[in-house]
Amino acid sequence: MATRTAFATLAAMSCMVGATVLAATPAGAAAGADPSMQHCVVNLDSRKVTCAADQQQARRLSDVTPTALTIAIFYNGTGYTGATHTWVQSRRCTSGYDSEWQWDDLGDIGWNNRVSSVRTYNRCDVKFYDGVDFKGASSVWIDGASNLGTIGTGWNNRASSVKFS
Ligand SMILES: [Ca+2]
Ligand SMILES: [Ca+2]
Repeated sequence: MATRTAFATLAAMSCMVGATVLAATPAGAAAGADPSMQHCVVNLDSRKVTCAADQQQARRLSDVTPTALTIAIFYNGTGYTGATHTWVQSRRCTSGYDSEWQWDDLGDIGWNNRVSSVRTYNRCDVKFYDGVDFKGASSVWIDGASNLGTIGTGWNNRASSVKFS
């Protein structure tokens, strides 16, 4: 009887210790700083954004079809480094510059004044605007740049809206 009581008391103490440790665990980091969500894919046909730990996983989890085409990738760092934002849709760009797709406020997806290097694919180029809604200064049409600071009057961490053609 005495042995059983001692065991029960020890078990209760273990639970309390466990509970104390759990309560002392700090809350998780803010979602925006979560390194496992730094790579995003946007389907320009549906405007749905999907983020994950890497580009392949983001694409796999997204609603884009297997035949969908990447038209551009934004990088937070120069030299195609850091967080990425991949733009995907169902068609190649045409040969003319006629703004086939656009995004009027990059702040919607956490990319206001953030893109520092860019690659384009499938005959597409990008044109950046300093303001949202395609206002303010605009860049030339850009096929690709490892440092947007060297383009025109400087486009590092400056674009707030974008057109694709
Ligand atoms: Ca940047
Ligand atoms: Ca801007």
